[in-house]
Amino acid sequence: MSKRMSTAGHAPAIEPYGPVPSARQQKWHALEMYGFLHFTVNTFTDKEWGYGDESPQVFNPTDLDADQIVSTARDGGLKGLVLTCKHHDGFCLWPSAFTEHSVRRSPWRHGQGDVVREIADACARHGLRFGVYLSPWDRNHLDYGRPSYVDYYRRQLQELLGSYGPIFEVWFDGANGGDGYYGGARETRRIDATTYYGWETTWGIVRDMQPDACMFSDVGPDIRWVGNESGIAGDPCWSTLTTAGFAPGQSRALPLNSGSRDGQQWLPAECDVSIRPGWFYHPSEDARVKTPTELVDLYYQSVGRGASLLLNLPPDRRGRIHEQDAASLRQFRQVLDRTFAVDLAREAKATSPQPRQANVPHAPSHVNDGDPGTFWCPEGPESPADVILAFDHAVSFNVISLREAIALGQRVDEFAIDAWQVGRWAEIARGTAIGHRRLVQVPRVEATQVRLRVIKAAARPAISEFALFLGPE
Ligand code: FUL
Repeated sequence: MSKRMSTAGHAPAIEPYGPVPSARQQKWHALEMYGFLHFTVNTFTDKEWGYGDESPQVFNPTDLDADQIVSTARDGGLKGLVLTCKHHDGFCLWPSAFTEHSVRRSPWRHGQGDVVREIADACARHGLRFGVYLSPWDRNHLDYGRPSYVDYYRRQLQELLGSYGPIFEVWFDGANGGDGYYGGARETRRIDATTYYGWETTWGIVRDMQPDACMFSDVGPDIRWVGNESGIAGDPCWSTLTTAGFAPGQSRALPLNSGSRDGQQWLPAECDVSIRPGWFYHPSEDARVKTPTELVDLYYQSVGRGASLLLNLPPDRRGRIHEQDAASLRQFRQVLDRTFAVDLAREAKATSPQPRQANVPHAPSHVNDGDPGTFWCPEGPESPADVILAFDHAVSFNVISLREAIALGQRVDEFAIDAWQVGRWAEIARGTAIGHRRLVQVPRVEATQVRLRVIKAAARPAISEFALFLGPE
């Protein structure tokens, strides 16, 4: 008898539906929200894309404080940080053995410093995961466009993966090719993005050296780009997509924003967005930092649609997160904390009208037991399948949180939420994809019973959370 059969007693085993997340993707999903740090020579030249001819002498943060950067991110609720170890300009924030174009030639810490080390160590101290961004496009390197550059790129990746502890995410940027310094050539170089980088080999290096790391590019292999840089996932945003035949940087024809319901890979979306208009720090943008309300909206449009939020906090010329950004982030966190502090559903009795054995391990009570590892799964059919939260007094809420047990795939196609009001059910919300997490905001509702109605599902739904919250209005 299989393990699944034995844990399910006499109930039929629950077969996964469609593609399912790998163990590393499941750990990544649980993070939900983490940060990006864009920092390099651009911070000092006031640019977004350095040409590659910047002197390392310009890199000179006056007061770099990795603990301030990382604790600011932590206080904002971010669970990890991805650092631009090398952006398109080619300048390396660590003393790479393979180039002189790095912090070693800068006046900062008399050429003895290592930004990657300082941020990675501070992440470890403050309990955040650490990730690396290494731009494939390198506008400084003499050999960019030739096979020898790809070897250089891989050697740099190995330095980063081998020297800075556990890496949770490796960020492969799709932007590539164009004009640049290229060791003094100052010309335009075009590459064939489908063949030049030899991605399969490079991905293999990451798998060997950091098997738990998720790799991001516009087409994965573990995390996909959401298709915009404004932090907004589609509604729906399926965690599945088929990318066969598409190389990183060549994804224009793919439905990255919405995913595809019948996609053949589990490839969830990551929503990258900056807390300011630019990715790098510019003093002229100090008054254009996103407000806490804007950040909260982004949270609902990313995490609330089953994707993750990658929020960029650009260190300034001191090498610190600017006070304005820190304040906004702190207030954003306060709103989330106030909203999600109390799950009102925990005090309800959860029942389902659909037939099921009383002693099966996937009883309705698992939707509100506070345990993400348990779930409700009716015996069948796939739909309709309802679960009702019944309270012994009226509760007020304006946020509904749903989660599927994604280890069994993305099963629900359509759902509605109903509230029992003045003696009848009234529909208050309707949606499609659930996946890792679905947050639904509604005008404040008062009810004694609340119902999740699965209208359509590809397989018997497996719901691990049906929670209710009252956030600030
Ligand atoms: C883009 C880059 O060109 C931007 O500079 C930034 O790093 C953003 C996150 O990705 O492709």
